[in-house]
Amino acid sequence: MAVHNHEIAKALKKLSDLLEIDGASSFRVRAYRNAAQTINEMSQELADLAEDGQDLSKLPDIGKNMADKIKNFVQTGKLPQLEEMQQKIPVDTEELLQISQLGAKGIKALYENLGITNMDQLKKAAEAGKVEALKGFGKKTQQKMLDEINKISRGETKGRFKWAIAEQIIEPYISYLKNIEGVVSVDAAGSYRRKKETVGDMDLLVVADNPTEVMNRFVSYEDVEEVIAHGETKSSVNLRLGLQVDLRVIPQTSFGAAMLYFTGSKAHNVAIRRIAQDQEYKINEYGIYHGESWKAGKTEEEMYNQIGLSYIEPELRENRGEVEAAQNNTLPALVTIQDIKGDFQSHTKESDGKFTLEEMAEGARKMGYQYFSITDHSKRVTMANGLDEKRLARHIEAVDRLNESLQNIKILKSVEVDILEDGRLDLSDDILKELDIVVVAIHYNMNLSREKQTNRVLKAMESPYFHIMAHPTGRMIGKREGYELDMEKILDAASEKGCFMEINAAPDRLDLSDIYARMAKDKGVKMALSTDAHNLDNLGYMRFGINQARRAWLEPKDVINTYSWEELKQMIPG
Ligand code: DGT
Ligand code: CA
Ligand code: CA
Ligand code: ZN
Repeated sequence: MAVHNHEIAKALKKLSDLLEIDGASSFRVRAYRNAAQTINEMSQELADLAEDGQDLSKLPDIGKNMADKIKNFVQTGKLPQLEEMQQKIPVDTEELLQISQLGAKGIKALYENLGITNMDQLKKAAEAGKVEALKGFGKKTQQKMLDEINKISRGETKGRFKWAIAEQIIEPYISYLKNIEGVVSVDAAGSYRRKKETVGDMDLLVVADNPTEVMNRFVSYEDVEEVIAHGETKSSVNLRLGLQVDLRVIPQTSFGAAMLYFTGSKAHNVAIRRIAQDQEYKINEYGIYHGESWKAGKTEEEMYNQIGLSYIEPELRENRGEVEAAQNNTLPALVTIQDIKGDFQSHTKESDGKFTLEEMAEGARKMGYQYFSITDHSKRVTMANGLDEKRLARHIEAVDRLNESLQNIKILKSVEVDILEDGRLDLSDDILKELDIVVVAIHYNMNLSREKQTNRVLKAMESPYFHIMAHPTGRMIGKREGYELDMEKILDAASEKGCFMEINAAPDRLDLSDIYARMAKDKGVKMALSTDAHNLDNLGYMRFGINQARRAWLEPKDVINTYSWEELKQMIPG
């Protein structure tokens, strides 16, 4: 049974959390945490590499010792250190760390003083007012934690998978199904096909000559933990990692109708059905009917056309105006990955990245980009060894030198400069003016009131060097909500100043959201897609940003990465 990367990463992350609670040296804690992160972001399966006899210690953040542990884990499915630590500290860190007020110290205090090991126990203790008495907690924190626990238990984040994780889980399953003899096609529908930020469960549609065989093989896939249903045309399973997968076998003649129906969203389906009814058509997962007579169903396009609509891309199917636009032939021509000419945020070893300037530049060149921004952190971000004016000046020289030797790509001189609490930027204008483009961001004082936080950003925006606002809301999907911000006000100001908003393409950020990015477009604010790459693999995040941009109705003209550097230079404010 192959152990997947996310399982290894999860185990190492868990071990790092437990070690931290146990008071291990921060060096050890970080070693496991960094290894977990590296593995999470790898595109190749470690199990395959290990089987190939490759040296895992060549990977960034993975030393000889770690490599041995991973190899053992891949071979035996066991990480003895983790089992030991779990015996010692039987705390569900994964569950408790979802609560943003809690870190290792807090969890340790809860465990040692109140014996709390999971969220349920924490909820009861907080409701009984036992938590506020602990050092470092207090009444306010207790209430905040309760609010968040209630939100989590309402299912707002729990049990949903980030899109990129869902992809890692489902694509091998799809390939496995495609390899079954007699299978004509396997396609994912549902929220996964609509490229939602998170996916609740997976909906697969199969056309096959031998449905019985397909169903048997579907439920006997190696990662299946539980078979929920095993039928002739529909089966459902739960995978070991907790993702539910529904599979339906459908007739080829109804392929389009089934794809349309099971792609959803429900709200889109309802809107489509209403349009059909107005024309005395009936629509279901088998086709479009007029009375008893079947009119269409083989492709989605003919389904849409039959009721007078042009084809609607899955990312738009949320009943947010796409049906009307399809009637009027005013649907956007959505941006694609092929339109992208560069990337506006990345880090090197100078701050918290893993590779050198030269290595990152080479990675970007391999992506086929025309330009690429290196944006190390500024000095306020001490944890990431942020750059002061002097180091940034040296970086500028290094980029100039590098550009002389590089062909086909221009490295943009840039920085990710922090917005200080009072709205000033963390670096002086004297140095910022030497840069090609400036990315600004908030990493501290995230808990200001809505008014203060909004004013802080508006103040920063008065700088002529406020070009791109990075991860504008600061949210982390499933982990932390963003800063309190009046986004409408900020977008109005951005529109007036002509500065840009980022769609951070990292799968746990995707910030701005589709809703805000669309609001930005409607206000005439252009967006920058950025991977925020901290290593070479992360450069591949761009496609997640594209998913988000498409869900926001963005066309090439709305996205600054689609312009040549010559064009873009003219568009930068200040
Ligand atoms: P998820 O799984 O929560 O991320 O979201 P979806 O959109 O994948 O929803 P899911 O898995 O419940 O259903 C897949 C699609 O099937 C959904 O988007 C539309 C269609 N569908 C499911 N149930 C209904 C229903 O009761 N009425 C209609 N019109 N469509 C439905
Ligand atoms: Ca689904
Ligand atoms: Ca489903
Ligand atoms: Zn940042």
